[in-house]
Amino acid sequence: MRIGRSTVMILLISLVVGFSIIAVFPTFSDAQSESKTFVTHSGAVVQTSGKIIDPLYAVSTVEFDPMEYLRDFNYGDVSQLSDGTVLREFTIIAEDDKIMEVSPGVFYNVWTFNGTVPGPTIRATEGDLLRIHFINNGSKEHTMHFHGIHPAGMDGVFEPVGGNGGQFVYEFEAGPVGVHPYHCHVMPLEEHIVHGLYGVFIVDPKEKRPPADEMVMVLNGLDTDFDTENNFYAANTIPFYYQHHPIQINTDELIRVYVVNMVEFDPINNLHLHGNLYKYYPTGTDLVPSFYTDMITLSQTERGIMEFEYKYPGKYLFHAHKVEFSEKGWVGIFLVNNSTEKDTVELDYGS
Ligand SMILES: [Cu+2]
Repeated sequence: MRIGRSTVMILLISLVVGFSIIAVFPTFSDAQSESKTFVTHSGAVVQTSGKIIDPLYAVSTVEFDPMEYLRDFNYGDVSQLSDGTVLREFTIIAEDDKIMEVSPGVFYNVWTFNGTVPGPTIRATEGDLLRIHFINNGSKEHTMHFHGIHPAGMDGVFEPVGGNGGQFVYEFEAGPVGVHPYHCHVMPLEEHIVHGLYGVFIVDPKEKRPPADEMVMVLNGLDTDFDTENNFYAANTIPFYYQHHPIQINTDELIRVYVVNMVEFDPINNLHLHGNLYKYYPTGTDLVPSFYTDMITLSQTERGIMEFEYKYPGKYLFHAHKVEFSEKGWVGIFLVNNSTEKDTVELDYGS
């Protein structure tokens, strides 16, 4: 039997189509196997690799400037009680539906106090009365748990505040002197913390510390694919931010950094400063430094105060000496300018 030209053509076309399907299919199936299904906190079902949550989450609803956060201290609304005690009132609103672009193209569902991660830096002087009007506009229960000294009923653990407008007033005396974290304490705690419900609480001594260029660094991690391992690390949430936007300081000027480690999942974090050493006050509770070092190690919620001055101008790195963390974003630069004239930084204690 003779094979006609048309039959040959059909055979050739079949072979080409067949090989094309074989060539394409593995790629397609690989892509499918990388994709996972997640149910978001709001109940939406999302198919994503987890690294980039799309297409549902394509617009950031959080405006956060790490440079602004760095030196932003919230002293509250200040008034005085009849016995002379300073009253500082704050309103803190929790939400759990915001989307933040944490790195270009990487969107993450953040849970926030007053709209950002970290929440506002709450600052008071030892002995002040703090009154915090807490409103939970989230969909889950949340609380505010402060590290420090306060009555049991103000601990934010056994008094969960319901979502959709639940309220609670935390009231306690500011103390002890130092730098402390505050965070949500609703279970599963790991989930509520890693999504961003934390911030810094500074208690100044009555006699004040010497004037300085002061800043806050919260060391944090982001688990953007929900596998209980961090994908990114940072000082103040945005990976590599202070590397691309160096923190400008001056020679011969006292720098004071309030540093708080809020990294979940990894048992320790650390901080190394280049070209210098710093005085270190663990938890900031003592006015005399405990160490003079270029390296501190911090477990979860461990914190302290660093003080240093740069003698020589130029660029100096600061970063986790746990190299994995620095390579995944926890690295920054101090750009030290030559100060011919030493400026005195006037501190506004809000009173
Ligand atoms: Cu919570």
